Amino acid sequence: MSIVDVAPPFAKLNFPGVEEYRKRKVALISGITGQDGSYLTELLLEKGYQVHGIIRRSSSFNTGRLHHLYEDQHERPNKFKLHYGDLSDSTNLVYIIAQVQPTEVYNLGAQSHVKVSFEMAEYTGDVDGLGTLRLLDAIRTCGLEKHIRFYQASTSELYGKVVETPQSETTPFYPRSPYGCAKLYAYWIVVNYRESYGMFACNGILFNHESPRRGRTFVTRKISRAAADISLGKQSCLYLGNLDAQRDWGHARDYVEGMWLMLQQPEAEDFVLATGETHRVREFVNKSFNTVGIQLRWEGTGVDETATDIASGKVVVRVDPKYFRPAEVDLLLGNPAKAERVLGWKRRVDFDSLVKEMVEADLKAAASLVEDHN
Ligand code: NDP
Ligand code: GDR
Repeated sequence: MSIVDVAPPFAKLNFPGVEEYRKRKVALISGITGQDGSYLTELLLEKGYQVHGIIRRSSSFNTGRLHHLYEDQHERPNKFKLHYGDLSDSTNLVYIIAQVQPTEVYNLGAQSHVKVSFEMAEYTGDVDGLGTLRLLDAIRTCGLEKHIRFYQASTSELYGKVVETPQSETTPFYPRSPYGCAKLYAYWIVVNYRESYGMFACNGILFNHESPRRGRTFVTRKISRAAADISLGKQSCLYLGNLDAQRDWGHARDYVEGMWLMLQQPEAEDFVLATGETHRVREFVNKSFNTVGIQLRWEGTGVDETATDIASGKVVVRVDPKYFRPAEVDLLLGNPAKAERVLGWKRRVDFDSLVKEMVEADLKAAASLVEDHN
């Protein structure tokens, strides 16, 4: 008899039977302070879940996207709770799982910036790759692997170099960054724990999704903010990298619904969420500037490419090679057919509406001079 056979599970379960345990609706979200975490929290609270989130200690304010929900907490005190933690800290994760005893765990926490991952490759591997393993093992350490449903924030960055389009659940992976490689490990450890321990664990292979809450260093938000600021005379020029990259951009609110749907199915499976359309970065720039009434004239090629505001004659977009990546993902175009068929999921927001919503939100924020913390 091994130590594993005799050692009691770490958690003393208040709800021993799987059915009885799952009757409660308790979600734990890593990465709750991020774009997706905030939309998912709203969705789960609306659905009657008790929501717990893992937040990192920071010297600056990092709960801006949750502020409206946190306020509300005083009226619904048992519905929303934040715990300090980190995906690099196994003991802390075991403690949080044991304390919260969640029915669903959404692993959204990550160093999520592809360009930054080239500069912080080891850290990205640790948090995005091994962090996923730590969270899965925390669940097992607590003896809850048959009780908890697990969602992994996998990504279209797994496809990387174009092998086929559109990309689906059966397209081979070829990651092109330390971020993509770390997420590849996470993808496979989720599949492995599902097959090895019978865990209900799903990979959502999500294509790019954006919103007014998108971090400011991702290209869409960088563009929507600049269009707003330039139109108000608060910025003179926007500097970008590869304008030819093509992305399948949807709205984050639609995508968090897909995450939840994956965990409500009879069997754990992996799903692509995408719009089935692709657009170049340049097109996002054009639409954003058009939204604020600026028409652009493009000239030059490569690093010399510029866009001029036709009305004022001023150059408002330039290329800065410092934003180029050592290896680029040129084209992402997803096929969401499986999610549409099995989950009944469908994106609601199209490309034009997404751009308009983001630019208008940034115009409003810029005009009101309110710090939005995103
Ligand atoms: P964000 O960058 O907005 O949020 C990332 C979250 O992870 C933040 O809450 C951040 O905390 C947290 N985090 C970072 N490092 C750690 C750590 N060491 N321990 C615990 N938490 C940590 O990302 P999104 O909301 O856009 O994305 C959510 C997830 O989905 C990520 O895993 C991302 O890689 C993945 N993904 C995103 C897509 C997209 O287009 N948005 C597409 C496909 C996958 P803090 O606020 O303190 O920085
Ligand atoms: P991505 O998103 O790398 O697809 O990862 P990002 O918005 O950073 O880049 C998209 C494309 O735009 C090009 N680009 C620039 N990108 C940034 N950030 N800044 C620039 O100035 C700029 N100029 C051009 C990039 O080269 C790239 O081709 C996002 C993240 O949310 C990941 O976590 C997620 O897994 C994937 O989407 C799906």
